Amino acid sequence: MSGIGRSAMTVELYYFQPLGTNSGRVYQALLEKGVDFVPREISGRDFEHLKPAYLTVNPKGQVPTLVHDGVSITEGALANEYIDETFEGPPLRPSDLRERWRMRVWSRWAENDLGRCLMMINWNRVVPNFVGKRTEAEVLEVLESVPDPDRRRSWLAAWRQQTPPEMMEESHRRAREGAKAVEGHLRQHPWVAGSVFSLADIDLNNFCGFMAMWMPELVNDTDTPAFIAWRQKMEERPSTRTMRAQSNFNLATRGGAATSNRPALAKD
Ligand SMILES: N[C@@H](CCC(=O)N[C@@H](CS)C(=O)NCC(=O)O)C(=O)O
Repeated sequence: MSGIGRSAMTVELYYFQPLGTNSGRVYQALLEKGVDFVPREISGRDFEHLKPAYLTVNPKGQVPTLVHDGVSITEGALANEYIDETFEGPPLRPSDLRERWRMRVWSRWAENDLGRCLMMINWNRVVPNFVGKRTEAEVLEVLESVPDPDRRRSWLAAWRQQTPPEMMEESHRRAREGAKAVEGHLRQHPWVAGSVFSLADIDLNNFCGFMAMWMPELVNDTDTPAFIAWRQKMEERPSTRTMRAQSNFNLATRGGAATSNRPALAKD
C-alpha cells in the first residue's frame, strides 16, 4: 500500500487481512466503541510490515498498530485499553475491579497461551503458501528485515517445515486442554470477565473462536456446549458481523480443516 506514515489528528489502524487474531481484536474494539478510523491494510504476503516505511510506524515490524494523532500505539491488549479509556462509547472493561482483573487474565491467556498454540499449528501450515515461489535467497533476504531473531527463526522453521514435531504435539495438547478450560469457565459465567461483555470476549473470539470450525473434535455441541453458545452470541454482535464482512476470508466459517491443521487424537 502507499501512504504509510503518520498523519495528525486522526485514528488509523494498520492491520493484516484476514481480520482476526491480533489485528482483529483491535479492529473490533474500535467498532464496538464506534470510533471513526482510517483502515490501513498492510500486505503480509508482500512483507509490507518489514519495509522501511512501515518500520517507522512500528519498529517491531508487526501489526496491529493504532496511530492516534500521529502517535503509534502498539501491543493489541494495551491498545485496546487505550481505546476504551480515550474514546467515548460503551465501556469495554468491567467497572468491577475483580471482573477487570479476570478480563486481563483471560485476555493474556487467549493471546499468549491458547492463541499462540493455535497460531503455531496454523502458521506452519500457511507460511509456505505465504512465501510462495520465492527462492531461498529471496526468503533469506526478506527475513533479514525481521527485527527480532526469535521471530526470524520461527519464520524460517515454518517455511522449511522444520518445526520440531514435539513442539507441534505440545501445541495440540494445549489446544485440547484449552478448549476444556474455556468450556469450564463459560459454564459458570455468561461472559469471559464474568457478568459483562468486555475486551476479553473480543480477544477470546479473535484468538480462539475459529476452533469450532477448524477443530470440531475439540469444540462441538456435545463436548463444549457453553463454548459454542458463547461463540454464537459473539458472532451475532454487530461489531463481529461488520468485521467479518470487511475481512477477505471469514476465519469463523471457513476453516480449511486440513489434516495438518487438525488436532492429534487425544492421548489423555
Ligand atoms: N504482541 C503483539 C503481537 C503482534 C503480532 O504477533 N502480530 C503478527 C500478526 S497476527 C505479526 O505482525 N506478524 C508478523 C511477524 O511477526 O513478522 C501485539 O499484541 O500486538
